[in-house]
Amino acid sequence: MANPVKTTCPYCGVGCGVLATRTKEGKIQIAGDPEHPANFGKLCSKGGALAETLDLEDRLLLPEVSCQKVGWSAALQAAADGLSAVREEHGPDAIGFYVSGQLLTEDYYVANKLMKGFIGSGNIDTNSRLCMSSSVAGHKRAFGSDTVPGNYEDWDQADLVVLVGSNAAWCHPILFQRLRHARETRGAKLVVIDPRRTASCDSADLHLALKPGTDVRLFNGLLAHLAAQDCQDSNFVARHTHGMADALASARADAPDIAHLAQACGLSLKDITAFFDLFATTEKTLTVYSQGVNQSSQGTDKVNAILNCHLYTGRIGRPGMGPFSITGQPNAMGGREVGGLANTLAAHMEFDDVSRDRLSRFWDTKTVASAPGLKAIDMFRAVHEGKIRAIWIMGTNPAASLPDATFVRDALEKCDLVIVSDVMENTDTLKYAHIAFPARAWGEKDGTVTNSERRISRQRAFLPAPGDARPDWWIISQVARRMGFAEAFPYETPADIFREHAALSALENDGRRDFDLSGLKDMDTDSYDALAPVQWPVSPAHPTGRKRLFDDGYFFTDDQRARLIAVSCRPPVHTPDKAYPLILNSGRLRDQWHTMTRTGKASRLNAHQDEPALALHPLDAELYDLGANGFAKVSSRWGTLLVRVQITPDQTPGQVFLPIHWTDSHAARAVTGCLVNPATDPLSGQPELKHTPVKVEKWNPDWHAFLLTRHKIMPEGVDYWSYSRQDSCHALELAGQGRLAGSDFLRPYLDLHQDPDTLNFSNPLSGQKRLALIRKDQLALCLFTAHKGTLPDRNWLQSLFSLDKLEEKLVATLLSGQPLDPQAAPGPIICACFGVSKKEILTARREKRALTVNDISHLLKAGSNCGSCRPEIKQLMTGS
Ligand SMILES: Nc1nc2c(c(=O)[nH]1)N[C@H]1C(S)=C(S)[C@@H](COP(=O)(O)OP(=O)(O)OC[C@H]3O[C@@H](n4cnc5c(=O)[nH]c(N)nc54)[C@H](O)[C@@H]3O)O[C@H]1N2
Ligand SMILES: Nc1nc2c(c(=O)[nH]1)N[C@H]1C(S)=C(S)[C@@H](COP(=O)(O)OP(=O)(O)OC[C@H]3O[C@@H](n4cnc5c(=O)[nH]c(N)nc54)[C@H](O)[C@@H]3O)O[C@H]1N2
Ligand code: SF4
Ligand SMILES: [Mo]
Repeated sequence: MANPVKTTCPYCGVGCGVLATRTKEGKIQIAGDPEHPANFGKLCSKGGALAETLDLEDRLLLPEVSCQKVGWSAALQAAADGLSAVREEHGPDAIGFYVSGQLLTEDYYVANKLMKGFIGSGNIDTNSRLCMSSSVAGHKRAFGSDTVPGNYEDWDQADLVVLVGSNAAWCHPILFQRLRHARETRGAKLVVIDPRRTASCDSADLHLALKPGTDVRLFNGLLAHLAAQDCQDSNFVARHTHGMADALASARADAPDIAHLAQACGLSLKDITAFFDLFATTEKTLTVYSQGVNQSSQGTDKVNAILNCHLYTGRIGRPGMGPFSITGQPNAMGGREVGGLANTLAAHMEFDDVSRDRLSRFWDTKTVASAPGLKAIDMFRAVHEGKIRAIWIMGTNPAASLPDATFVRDALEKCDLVIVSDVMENTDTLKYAHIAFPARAWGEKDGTVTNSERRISRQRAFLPAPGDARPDWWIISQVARRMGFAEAFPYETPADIFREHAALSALENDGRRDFDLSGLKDMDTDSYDALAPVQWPVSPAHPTGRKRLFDDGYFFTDDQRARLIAVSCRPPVHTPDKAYPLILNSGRLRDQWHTMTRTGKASRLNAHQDEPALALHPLDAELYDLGANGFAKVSSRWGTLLVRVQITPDQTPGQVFLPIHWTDSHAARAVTGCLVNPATDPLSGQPELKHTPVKVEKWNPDWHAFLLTRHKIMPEGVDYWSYSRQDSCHALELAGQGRLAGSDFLRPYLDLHQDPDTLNFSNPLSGQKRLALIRKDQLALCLFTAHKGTLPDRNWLQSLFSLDKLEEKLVATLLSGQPLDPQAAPGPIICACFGVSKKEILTARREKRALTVNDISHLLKAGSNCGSCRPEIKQLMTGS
């Protein structure tokens, strides 16, 4: 095996190239690939911490049927028999596959082929429904195809970048760095459109904190303004588009004048005018949008409102300009290419007769699905209603990540056959599995992914496969063979699958279908193994890939013209009322990936925020009598959670924010999906994940505590708990109502005071109890509890678990919770890439006279890698 192995990061859609090097000691080191055009050697905190997530703790390593470990053959046969029986008895539509933008293209291709080609139903949908489907629907309406026209160089070259509903500083950090560079070196302007102030706003020239859900109106107002300012590219509009007059009429009706518009969007006249003027006067404008646009009941209209402005000005397909839907998952694009969405067929084909006939011939099957299948939310409804009787979930955790997650759990509970393929054994979804398939994880498997700029890159294995784990494509093919479709699933390697996928994209493609890999269909396996990152289409006309589409004014509609679409603003489906007066927004934190099954393993990624917390404005905190670091019960019509309180002026009064990362493996009651409403966009089926009416109430525990242990312990029956893995120990934050001594979970630990190896302290006045168990000179456990007041900082105590031998003076001070020399306490980590703490930064500011973020980067390296901690360093420097 080559050393280092070139591969691709398994997290976000930036798709950074990674070098995995095996050291002489057999350890894996991860670095950015300097040759990869997505990142040129850089990695963000999550990518940089990949080596720390490769251990086998909590991995699912053996197949299971009814919670019994079994061999592959038994598990595969059970799945095949179960699916075949449901198909025979209830028909193909009684089966559903719910898959993921984190599968590799080869896995995805085979899953789609099995469902749409051989089981014969359209019922395969993907978590990309929650992520990109509004963009897909918007692209198709405007371009006739699901095409992202531009590439990352446009981010370097634009003079104005508008980030709409995107917190790229945290979610696409390496691309955001390019923006920051363009701003610092060339004076490019950045406008952020987001109801809350995010880390991305820190580098922005203008932040429009618009009223949630008013994007369509804002962009309609912009279109009307562009018309008033004579910004139309008349030649482009006349030759290459349709629908301008209707779209403009609709825009004008929606936003008759700027004063009303400002009021409707909750913005100042000054800010709106500044934005419109910048947009009108800057030719090289790039509009980047993400979940604040897509995850809405009017997501598709939001997308088209943005596309309209670019089509009207002809700013598309040329360097430094265009609309740019930035993808979330590493292979969100690959999934779209193979037909992972229920409403498309493979290779960007639709459910028309010609395409179905083409597929039938190519796959040599008579059972190509005749109609689109159920989209994610409807699929789980059908499971709940018993219409779908068998569901196979691969590479996604819907029991946590779908809206109305309690309903989803009920549906899975009722379902006759739930098959789950995952790499971890403790996900919320796996609890419902009748059959569990252990999949090979990143670093153990081979295939391709497509990033946000249409660039196909290889993921390559550099680790031996652990246990009995197998690649997803293999598992699906084996089940297909056992269902009687052996001839259609003969694959031995991912290269076999990729060639077929490329050949299908080329079949009868006379340039009328955007997705074309004809240039790769005859690749031999060695060339596939050596494949360098390349942007599709790869065809005779573009043998080395294509940087931009639509540069020739050719779109993929019947008449080859793009469409401007008439849209008008609608309110969200569920709006706040007396009972639920606040708007719940939800999204991502800097250092965690979704349901934390992997990033949760890396202690330095847990340092940034290690508990689930509700962010809200100080005025709301006052209104609801919530104190910083206290607790809040958050309820919606769909559920109730218990989380910490985080007070911040970054939120607008009336709006609260929850991260999406905590599951039942990490906290007692903090699955954001359990609160979120299941309303969807009527065109795309994408759920409205950013807008749910909620109420918050103060929750007063009678006691709170933390428990640090060398071995992992999971609590039961405690009102509030939150788990995080730390460097050398496992940390639990706990709180409860009633008597502390009455906690069944804590009692055995409290009883440890009788153990001779235990240090003890208690203060009956404050109700504090502290104890530490020392075994063989090492700290084995410590428990600090209090009825009121605060508990000491955990960082120093956590650091003591790494010591082989606790010196006596440490033992003497341990229960005080802080070192004799307070300077020795590390404090929270700010820069996850280099492990630089808040304390070190403040010391450098004080003692080394560091004045700026760059000074800190120079002295301590903090902020010099992915840069996503720079806003926090800046705050420390300014003391704000
Ligand atoms: N660190 C980290 N990075 C990730 C991921 C992760 O889990 N962690 N996941 C990846 C995935 S799959 C995805 S999809 C992307 C998502 O990347 P982003 O879309 O950038 O992230 P989110 O935090 O979901 O939401 C973006 C913003 O939308 C705003 N928003 C809410 N309502 C509205 C509205 O009505 N209008 C506008 N204009 N904005 C609104 C929110 O306040 C939020 O700041 O991130 C990817 N990158
Ligand atoms: N409220 C709210 N909800 C949201 C969002 C939001 O902003 N707000 N965002 C939505 C979006 S955009 C997304 S993308 C989803 C993400 O939500 P999910 O897809 O549910 O989240 P992940 O934790 O990424 O789940 C991936 C699962 O696949 C497993 N896995 C990893 N690698 C492999 C592999 O190679 N093979 C297999 N078989 N399994 C593997 C992981 O262990 C994990 O269990 O959440 C959505 N839900
Ligand atoms: S930006 Fe970070 S998470 Fe995204 S691909 Fe690059 S290294 Fe991975
Ligand atoms: Mo996503």
